[in-house]
Amino acid sequence: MPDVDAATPRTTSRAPARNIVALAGGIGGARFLRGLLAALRASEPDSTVTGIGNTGDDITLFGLRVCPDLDTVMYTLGGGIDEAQGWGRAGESFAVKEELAIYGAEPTWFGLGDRDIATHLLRTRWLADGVPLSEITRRLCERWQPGVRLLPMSDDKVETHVLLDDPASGQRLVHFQEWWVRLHATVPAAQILAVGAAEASPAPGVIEAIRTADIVVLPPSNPVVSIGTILAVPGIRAALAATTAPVVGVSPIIGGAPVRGMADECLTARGIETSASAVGELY
Ligand code: FO1
Repeated sequence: MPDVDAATPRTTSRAPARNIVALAGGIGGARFLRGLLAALRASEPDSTVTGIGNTGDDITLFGLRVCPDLDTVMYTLGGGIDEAQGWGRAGESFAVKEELAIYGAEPTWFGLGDRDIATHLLRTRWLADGVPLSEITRRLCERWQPGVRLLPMSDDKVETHVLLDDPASGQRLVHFQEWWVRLHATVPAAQILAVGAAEASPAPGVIEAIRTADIVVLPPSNPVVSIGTILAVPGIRAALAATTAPVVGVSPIIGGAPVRGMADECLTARGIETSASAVGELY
């Protein structure tokens, strides 16, 4: 009887190869994914991560289509992010922005950096050629190699707009970015609307990824304008309810306050208490 030990190569027990799906907003989602990837590299290197990105923050500026949350995930995981800001490119310059300001061209309140503009020029050209956002995101990620498959929640246009309840000037509708960046959410929001969400379809691969996931994570992104917007795309919430995978939420609210950002302002606008349990209820 041959000595089994000597004859049989020792097989190290490989960690499981799991398919992990995470819904992701901007800075919070990107940093969560960065931590998740680092943990997986150590414990289960064969596992894969699919990020489903929020596109409700998207805005068209000077004719360029900007996708803040997709770009924040792509730059953060690809090593190109401005770490201090959490958004935009590292080593950025703002020559174009400065020139536009000298022309008196509005808006001046949204900082488009020169390097970042290259991303928006490519994305805008491909959109004009009829290329869907999911394919554009795949192409951009070929350069950045984020280490996750990054899918937009939808290839259809969805934009978060905010109905301001401004005591000074009454009610008016602004793009989320104006409320968020120019007004710093200081003007009360009567409503936060995911314009186009009801008519949107999940991007190719989104439902399949959730259906075949081994685990689904809801990272500590903004529960209203990030996770909430992704859940507003018809079919995604149902897919989460139907998947056999455990769905794990990480609260962005600790001790009654957001870890960062202005999630409390967004929850208040929806009449929702700023607490982990209320966010769980919302989801
Ligand atoms: N946030 C700001 O507070 N000020 C800006 O000027 C700004 C510019 C900007 C440009 C590109 C981009 O991808 C993101 C940018 N952001 C800016 C952040 C953005 O408002 C947020 O990342 C999300 O939309 C909210 O999570």
